[in-house]
Amino acid sequence: MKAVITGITGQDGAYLTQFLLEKGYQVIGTYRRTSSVNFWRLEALGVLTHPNLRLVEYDLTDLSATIRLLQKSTPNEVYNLAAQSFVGVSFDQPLTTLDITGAGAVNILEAIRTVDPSIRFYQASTSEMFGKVAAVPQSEDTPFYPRSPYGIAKLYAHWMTINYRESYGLYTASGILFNHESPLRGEEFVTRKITKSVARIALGLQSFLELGNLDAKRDWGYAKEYVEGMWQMLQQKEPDNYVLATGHTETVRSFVEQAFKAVDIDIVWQGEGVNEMALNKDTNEVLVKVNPEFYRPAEVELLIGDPSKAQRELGWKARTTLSELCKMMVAEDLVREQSFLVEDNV
Ligand code: NDP
Ligand code: GDR
Repeated sequence: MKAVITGITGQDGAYLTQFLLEKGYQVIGTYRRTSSVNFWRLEALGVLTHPNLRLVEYDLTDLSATIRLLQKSTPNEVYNLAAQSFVGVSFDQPLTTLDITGAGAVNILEAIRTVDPSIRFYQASTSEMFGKVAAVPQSEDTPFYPRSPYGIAKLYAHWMTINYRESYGLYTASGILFNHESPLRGEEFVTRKITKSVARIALGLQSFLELGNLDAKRDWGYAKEYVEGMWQMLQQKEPDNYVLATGHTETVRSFVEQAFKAVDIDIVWQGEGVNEMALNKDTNEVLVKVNPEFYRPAEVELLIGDPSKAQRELGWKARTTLSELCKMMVAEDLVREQSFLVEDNV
């Protein structure tokens, strides 16, 4: 089997590459031309030099490049993981987000339709499409109400994925994935921002951390498990839409507490709104401050997924708890930050 993965330099791209290579796939991974390409995640997973992995320079916004990519690589499956995936930035760059995150998916759908309609397609859809909560928990049947240019672009791609399935009979699956994290998570996303800062604070490299909305609730799972679900969606008889989630939700505030606990620091909260802060219970030092700069113009307050369809039809289930995930991320950030310290001293 041969698979194309767009966005191979991202968190999910790295885990999916590892998973498919272990299954014996040939993987064609696409990366963008930049002045200094970074394959650190593939390196961290030990797959960068795997003989069955080929890396191809490609940009999702280019339809002719997409057609050539499929003509040359002749895949059985395409996983579209590439996106401008940061919700906060999408408010500042709504049109770039639309081009990449929305129209980019349609470039691949068009290329599949043109080059080889038997190619199976996975679209990385998101719980951000639910946005303003209409019902909890959120399932495949919950109405959408996206709250950011990112969520809106993803909703367009989601409906186009369904439309190409219904109009042209293509095998197109849409995975509505709730937040999934890992030690490979990008540093601007809140969990990794927290675990990295906590590791640095524990090592005396940083004194405090600034965050935005501490009340937001997310259904956070472990990315390595979510990529298995992506693959399972493309192995079914018929294509469909599936929610992948843990079914459990926690606030950003609670994640902060767990991360400090992982380095044996107990915190106490005081103040409210923009004046809220977390202090070290033993030393009274300020460890967390709220900075309105990190608030979003419109927020998604509560996400909690109902993964029962995926469990029933795919046999997929999240296995790692948030507390385990948080400890894993803090531990990895401690190792990384310590290794930087050693490098600096050499
Ligand atoms: P990342 O931000 O870590 O990775 C995104 C990838 O897309 C990177 O490899 C990036 O390349 C690539 N990319 C960006 N723009 C382009 C472009 N114009 N052409 C080609 N490639 C491009 O995201 P994740 O791995 O976390 O997520 C994977 C997908 O799943 C994304 O589509 C995301 O929106 C979606 N998703 C993620 C969830 C999560 O919790 N992680 C939940 C639900 C959906 P570069 O390295 O050069 O920037
Ligand atoms: P999200 O993830 O927007 O859910 O999108 P992110 O980690 O950025 O935010 C989660 C929640 O935390 C709040 N928050 C902060 N967020 C960031 N990044 N930085 C902060 O300092 C901060 N303080 C509080 C946010 O307001 C938000 O409520 C992620 C991405 O991976 C998307 O691509 C994916 O589709 C969704 O998850 C599901």
